[in-house]
Amino acid sequence: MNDCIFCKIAHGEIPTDKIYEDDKVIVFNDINPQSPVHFLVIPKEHISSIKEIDENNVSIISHIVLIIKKIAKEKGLDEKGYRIINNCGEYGGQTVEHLHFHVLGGRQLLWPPG
Ligand code: D5M
Repeated sequence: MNDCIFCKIAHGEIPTDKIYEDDKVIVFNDINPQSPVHFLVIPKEHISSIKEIDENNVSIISHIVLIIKKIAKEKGLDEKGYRIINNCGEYGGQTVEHLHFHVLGGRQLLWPPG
């Protein structure tokens, strides 16, 4: 996807506030943080949304979960906890059409969301 901003981040074509990278994922701070800690975890492969996950690529999700746990612990979020969010589609509030998981922490989060 040539015009996908998260593909450009994944391929190092535009700079980002990177936290972690491996062969499958990249983790970076959200440009518009909603909490003291707010980072995004994305697959390097272009996957538009969670709707594109099937039995062939579902292993990326377990990898992402392990990376979220690792980074959250490094960021000191383990004791008080944190929230993982995946926005899917228009009504889900997804604005970037490349699968991403938000991780928010560092303050008391509210429920329900808007
Ligand atoms: O969330 C998309 C998120 O992506 C939103 O919180 C802003 C963030 N964003 C957009 N562009 C960038 C760049 N260039 N760096 C870091 N973060 C970015 P959604 O769930 O799709 O609404």
